[in-house]
Amino acid sequence: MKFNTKTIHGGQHHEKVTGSIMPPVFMTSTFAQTSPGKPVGEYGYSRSANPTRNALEDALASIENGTRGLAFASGLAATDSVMKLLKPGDEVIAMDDLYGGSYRMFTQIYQNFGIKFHFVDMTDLKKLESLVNSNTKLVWAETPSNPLMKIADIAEISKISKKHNILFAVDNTFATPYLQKPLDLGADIVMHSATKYLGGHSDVIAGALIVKDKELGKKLHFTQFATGGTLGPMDSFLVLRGIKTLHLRMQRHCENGIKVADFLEAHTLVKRVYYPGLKNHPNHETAKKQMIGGFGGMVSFTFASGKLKDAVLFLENLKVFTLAESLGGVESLANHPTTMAHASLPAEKRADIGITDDMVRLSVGVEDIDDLLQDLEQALSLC
Ligand code: P1T
Repeated sequence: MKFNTKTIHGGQHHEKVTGSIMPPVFMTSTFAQTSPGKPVGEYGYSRSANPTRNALEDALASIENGTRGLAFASGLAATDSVMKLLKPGDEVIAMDDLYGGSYRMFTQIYQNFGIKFHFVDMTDLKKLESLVNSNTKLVWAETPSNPLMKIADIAEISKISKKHNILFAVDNTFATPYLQKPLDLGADIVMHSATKYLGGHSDVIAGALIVKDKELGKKLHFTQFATGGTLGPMDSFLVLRGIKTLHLRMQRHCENGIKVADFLEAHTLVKRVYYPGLKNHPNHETAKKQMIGGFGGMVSFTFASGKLKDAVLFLENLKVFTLAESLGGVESLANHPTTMAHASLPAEKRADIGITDDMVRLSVGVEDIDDLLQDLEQALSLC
């Protein structure tokens, strides 16, 4: 089955009793038993399994070419369940450019439990491998990364991880399986903030993990079930509904994304544009190799003036783009990483990796491109 069919049919089936095309929203915490330990059907308690969540989880497994999907209450709850595979003394090598909330979880929660994190620019494979030691248990990459759009070479990092027997997890939120399938490239775990492109309509907070290895799937289901960060039935329904149009939306996000990147690059007030589809992007060749069919809808840029005041003026004056946290919905959003998505990074860490105060991150939506470019032009003209 091709991807554009999988989003609609993959791992999905009509509901058995009525033939309902979409799964009913099974709003129940528990299921009746006929005798102790003998449920009427396959289900016992919704933290462990719920039919609507299972319908989403099967669809997730299908679109990422995995064997098992797991749906969580948020992207961070999904990440949290991966971290719970680790023990004190274990070490993690993570991308230096990560969503601020992932960095916050690693450094302010799991570091306190005796897990050591090394943050590295994963576009430098030698540097990455030099950090591996006998305690290294997990490599965590975000590609494209948030907000600098760095591209980690998934196939090459998979080889290094396999050589040293380390789990390799990829946060695939920005690319989605429409563009990139980490499990096919050798990664062990795919993670999503399903709040973003999978849901696609800015109406739900959700997360996902998908794996190929069945034993690993069982272990992750155990951490999900035992610690309880599961996605509710209504939210599962919304993400499943979103997935059905993922390919249509992503096609337009990619078409609009490159046009916005080209427009910004040609603008005299703009210093640097961060978009993996641009030929001058330092990792463009890697992006071309592993992102098939486009480069997504996320574009960051900085101002020629280098001034925070220009970024603020620009953001205050947008009319079609909305200044807001998050990304990946049908509507265009704009974000100021320093004070919003990456405020939880210490200022010196942000400066170190190049997240400057004059940086703006755009989530380019699926509106008419003329309206988007006009909006960017009028807001820039006020700077
Ligand atoms: O918000 P939540 O669903 O918990 O997802 C966390 C997360 C994980 N990974 C990436 C790459 C993300 O971008 C996010 C959430 N990001 C934002 C809210 C943001 O504005 O960048």
